[in-house]
Amino acid sequence: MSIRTVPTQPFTDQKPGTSGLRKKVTVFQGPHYLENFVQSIFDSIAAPQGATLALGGDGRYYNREAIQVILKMAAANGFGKVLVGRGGILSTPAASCVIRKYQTFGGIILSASHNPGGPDGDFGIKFNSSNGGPATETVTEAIFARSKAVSEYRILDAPDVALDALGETTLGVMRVQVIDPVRDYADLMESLFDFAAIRNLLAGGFRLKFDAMHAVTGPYAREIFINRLGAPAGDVIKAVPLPDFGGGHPDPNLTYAHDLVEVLYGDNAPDFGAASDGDGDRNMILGRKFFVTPSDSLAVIAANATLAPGYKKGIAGIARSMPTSAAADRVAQALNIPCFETPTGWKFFGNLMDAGKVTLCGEESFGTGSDHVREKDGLWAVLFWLNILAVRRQPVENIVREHWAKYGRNVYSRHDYEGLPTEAAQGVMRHLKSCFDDLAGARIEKYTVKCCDDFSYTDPVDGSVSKGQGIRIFFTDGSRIVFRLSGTGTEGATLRIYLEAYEADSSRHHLDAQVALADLIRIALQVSELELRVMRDKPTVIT
Ligand code: G16
Repeated sequence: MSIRTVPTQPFTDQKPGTSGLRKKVTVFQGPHYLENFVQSIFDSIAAPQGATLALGGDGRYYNREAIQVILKMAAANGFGKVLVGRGGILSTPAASCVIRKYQTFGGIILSASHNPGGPDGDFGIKFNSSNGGPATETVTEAIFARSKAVSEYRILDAPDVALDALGETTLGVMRVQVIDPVRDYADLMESLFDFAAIRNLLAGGFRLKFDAMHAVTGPYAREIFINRLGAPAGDVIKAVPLPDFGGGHPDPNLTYAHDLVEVLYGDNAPDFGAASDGDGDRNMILGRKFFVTPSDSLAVIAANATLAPGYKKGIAGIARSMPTSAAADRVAQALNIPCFETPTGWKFFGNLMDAGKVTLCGEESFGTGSDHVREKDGLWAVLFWLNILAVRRQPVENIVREHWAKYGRNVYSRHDYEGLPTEAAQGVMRHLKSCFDDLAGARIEKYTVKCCDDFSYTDPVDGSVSKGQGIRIFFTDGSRIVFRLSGTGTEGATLRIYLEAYEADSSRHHLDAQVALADLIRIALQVSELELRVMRDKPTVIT
């Protein structure tokens, strides 16, 4: 076996987005594309000789091939050991768990998250640091810079490694340990939540339906819900992970998880429904005929955190991404703990968690998590809800309505316009920025604009500054509209409009969010000139 140094030309488009590099599978399959990026990671992270790496992915198309390439490149780049999930599988939160538990130098996660898979679908790759979290912007910028200059990569000429049985093999002098992708993660969940109480709840006739969307969480959900908590086998649906997610779009929201939504809104619906995404870090929570917005879910979990054994001493603080509603802020205020507002992207929570400033984090994009790992964690959120339900013994809807009655309701919705021509979408953002001066103080229908800005964040731990993180229009009554371009798409541009209004009056809490926000939606379209500029008359997805 020999190390081969392969000459290569740099690519100009390997800039990591909100969460790593995501491109079409066909792009990653192009000559040297994956190898260049992996070499750029290795050249940028300065791992000591003999370091240990964690490796795994969500099992999507091209996962297995990419794992073999990365193993051979790790061996040629001086790593001493790689912990790889059996079959090349690790959910994103499980990868974070493995990095932390075995104190590896970091890990490489292969996933394009909620994006569709298959030969014509998406693929992705990202590096997570030794804290288990996505690399900071400083590191991703360094990787991008390196990718524009890389001129060769190193790879071991060796046969593929067998990945389907647990155990240790070698690749040159590097050891490859194939680990159970589920056990460490399931053990961690069992240490945080009251499994006995949840088992009791399920044994008492409470019915659950979890949709794994033919993505990575199937085996995790089966181990946790069926084997450890005693749920009937049929409670986990679409449990077999498939390389193309069965042709579905593994994004747990009202549009793409419609099969589950139909069950929960149908006759004889179960008490609780949940779904997770391609790589297992997102979650959607449903009650019987009731959708819990991710922003509300974070707030409810925060308000009830001490019901779960792992959080019984209370929480240090909460962080949410800027476009996430301020529902959690109200809970933080009542608990007299800090609440941080960060840019979109889980990577911004890592420093706050490492510094002990926050315990819980959440994003409107169906991400919730805590400092137990450094990624958002879909099954963790589902188990937290089950723990709360096991203690409170009330329907999901009642828990949320009681929450609103106590704290008021941050009525919230997000409208996504997907697959737009990039130039037109950027034009909307430029147009909005050019309106800041005219908008400030303007009266629009019954609203008065208080101020507008382009969100900028200074990390309170390391002082790094992230600019241009979304355009915000604040109104004097506390409502706001946010416009942001997605950083995770692979086709054209996705423009997101985030709408939020605060409603203290509980007699109006029953209103459908689209009805309650109708005025703000109209104003958002009017101010942005979006429909005209991108030639669309309705959003692709509403959540
Ligand atoms: C990623 C990030 C999240 C972010 C989400 C949406 O999620 O990890 O922190 O909120 O993208 O990003 P955007 O609005 O830029 O598309 P995931 O689940 O795709 O890894």
